Amino acid sequence: MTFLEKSRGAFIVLEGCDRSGKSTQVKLLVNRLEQLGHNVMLWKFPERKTQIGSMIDEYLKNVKDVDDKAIHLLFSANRWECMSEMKKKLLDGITLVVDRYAYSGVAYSAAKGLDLEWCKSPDIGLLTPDIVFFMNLTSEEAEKRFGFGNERYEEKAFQEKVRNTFNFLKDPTWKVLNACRAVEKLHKEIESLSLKTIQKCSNLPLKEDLWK
Ligand code: 2DT
Ligand code: MG
Repeated sequence: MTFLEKSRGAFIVLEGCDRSGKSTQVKLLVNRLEQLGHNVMLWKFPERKTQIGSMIDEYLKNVKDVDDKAIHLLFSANRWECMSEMKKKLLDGITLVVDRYAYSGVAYSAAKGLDLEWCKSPDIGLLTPDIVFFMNLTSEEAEKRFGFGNERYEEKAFQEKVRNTFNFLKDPTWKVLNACRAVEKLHKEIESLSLKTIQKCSNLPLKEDLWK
């Protein structure tokens, strides 16, 4: 554990299936927190700009095929390679609003049939978020939003499996949001819970104990 002399930023994660509105909401939240004078930064996983991230990008764009377990470990390595920078920012007082994290890692790989515990293991000990918002869509609403993208995984039957794995994975600390609602309504709820979280964790140590 890292003990603090000054207040730290909050580690806020948004999770959910494709087209659940995560990217819209992380942007709105970052803008709003900035307006309110908070020190804040948007982060996204996979972080495609690193060397590992560029391999993941090629895989997602169907330029390359990679073994299911190998790509799972690359997604995890992509998080680990960002940990020291994220930790530094949080300790510098910067709140990180993060679009996807290890929960996506497990949900997408386990949806392919990989063992859930095996999927969790490489991410054990990562920074634990201060709050996880789960953008929950009904399967009817999810269906309406499909028939779209051309990246790997953007396909109805697979997304249904991912939804099921997320539902299995979610724990009582997650804030499960009804993501079928209007953008602005959702944003207000996320904003208010985020502000409480920022306040609550400002003088708590960072936790590096995900799934421990
Ligand atoms: P975006 O559409 O949000 O760029 O995500 N994914 C993501 C995994 O399979 N494992 C992971 O660890 C992460 C973070 C979810 C790209 C796709 O990558 C999937 C969708
Ligand atoms: Mg996508």
